[in-house]
Amino acid sequence: MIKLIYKTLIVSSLMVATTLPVLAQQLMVSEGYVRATIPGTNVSSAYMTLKNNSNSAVTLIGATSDVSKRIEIHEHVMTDSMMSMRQRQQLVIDGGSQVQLQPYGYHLMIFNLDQPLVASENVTITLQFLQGEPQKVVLPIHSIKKLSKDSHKHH
Ligand SMILES: [Cu+2]
Repeated sequence: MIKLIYKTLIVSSLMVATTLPVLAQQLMVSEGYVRATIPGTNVSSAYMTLKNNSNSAVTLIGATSDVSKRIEIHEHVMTDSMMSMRQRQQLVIDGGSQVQLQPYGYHLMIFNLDQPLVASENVTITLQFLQGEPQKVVLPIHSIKKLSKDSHKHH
């Protein structure tokens, strides 16, 4: 197992030298957005689809951004019919599969925002992985109104 990871790392660094960041090809980020902050709060969540085009697993271990010093990987869990959030140390995206970060599922929780996040602006988030280079994504900020309208359909 350790040997295998070591091998992957060498291959990755070789590819970085000759082409674009390797994870940009292996891991595709789509449908990403960040929720606009609710007035009076300083937290938000980021959602996206992570698609792993490689044969080996890619492990998300965290994220950073200029807008906050504290971003955590979270998941929503149902306990005794109550929805609560739980922090995860990592999120594994198996080779050839995809994981969705979405409302009431996995998300990146953004804490201690210095400034409110305003709809139609962008947030740059750097995703950090166990394997390979960090990957920068620019996500649009969507207003909460649109979100609650969408989630209404499920009720
Ligand atoms: Cu959360």
